[in-house]
Amino acid sequence: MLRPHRRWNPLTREWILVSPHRAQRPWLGQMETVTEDRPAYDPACTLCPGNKRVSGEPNPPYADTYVFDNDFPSLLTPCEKEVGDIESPLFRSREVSGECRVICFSPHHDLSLAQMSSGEIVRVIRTWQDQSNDLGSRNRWVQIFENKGAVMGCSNPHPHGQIWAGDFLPEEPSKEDLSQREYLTAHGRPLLLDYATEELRDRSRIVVEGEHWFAVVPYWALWPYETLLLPKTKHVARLTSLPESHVADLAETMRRLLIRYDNLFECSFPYSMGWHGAPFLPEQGENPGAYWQLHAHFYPPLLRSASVKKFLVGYEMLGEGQRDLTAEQAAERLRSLPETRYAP
Ligand code: H2U
Ligand code: ZN
Repeated sequence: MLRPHRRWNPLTREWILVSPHRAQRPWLGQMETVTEDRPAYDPACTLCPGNKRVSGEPNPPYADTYVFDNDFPSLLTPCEKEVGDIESPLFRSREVSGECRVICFSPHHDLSLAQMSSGEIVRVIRTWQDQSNDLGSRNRWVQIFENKGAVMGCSNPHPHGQIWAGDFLPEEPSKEDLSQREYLTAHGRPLLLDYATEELRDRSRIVVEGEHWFAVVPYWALWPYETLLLPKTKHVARLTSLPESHVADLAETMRRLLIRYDNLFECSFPYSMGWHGAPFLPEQGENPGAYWQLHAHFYPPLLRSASVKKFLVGYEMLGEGQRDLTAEQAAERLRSLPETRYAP
């Protein structure tokens, strides 16, 4: 389809405008040399082993991953209600509680997930699982995410991610919860299992395929090189129910995806990524594990080079999201790249 059209995101129930005729322009991607000179240990980094954080507390001399409570948490643990909930047609509020943590993926200041071995990424996955187990025992939603790169507003290049866990279902998972629940009722199978089957048959949007997991530029992608990482054929509700046989394959599939990302513009590729799976502490009668399929979203902001970023402005703020490059073109470009990381 080369004429402008809209594509439907069945997870969030939103349309996006695709203008493929504009992407027929010749490829304007310029390559820039990006200097990535970072020491393996930075005495000024608040996340490096042995260093003091802003709170004054020192990090231990950790050897693989390290998790600590965020010194500036966005959610606070329960205490006495301060103002209570407000309920009126135009002014509504809910008091919420939760906890925030930071995960250092590696003691090495100069690495990123794309530069780590599969075995090292396995340890990150295990940490995500342990944290989900712990925080999910007392929080409804555990949002694991990584915000990478200065253009994403990430303050520190030390490889790290975050977890915000709370007693409420935030907006994005709320939409996905409703869509997946209704899809199971209507079609008898989890939405993302059916979607994976279709994508694996079509193949035009697949970027990386492992034994159990694969990465695809979703049909409805908004960000130029957005991808969805999901199981191929198995129903997996949460990180905590990830089959043991999937762990190494997930790590390797993720590593291959991230190397392609880095190779696209020969830079340490910025993105926001995060995990979505069935909410914890379901209420009586709810069974989110039946319709939720575990997946990760990768949202990279870059459009044409290491410094040209897509802005969600104008029509996109006031009308709806729009892209020029089609999902199929983006997938093809990512697929054509090598799986050995460029030498900076
Ligand atoms: P970002 O760069 O992705 O924002 O992550 C850094 C997080 O680490 C941020 O949430 C926390 C910040 O609050 N942090 C600490 O908790 N202690 C510190 O000493 C530095 C940063
Ligand atoms: Zn560091």
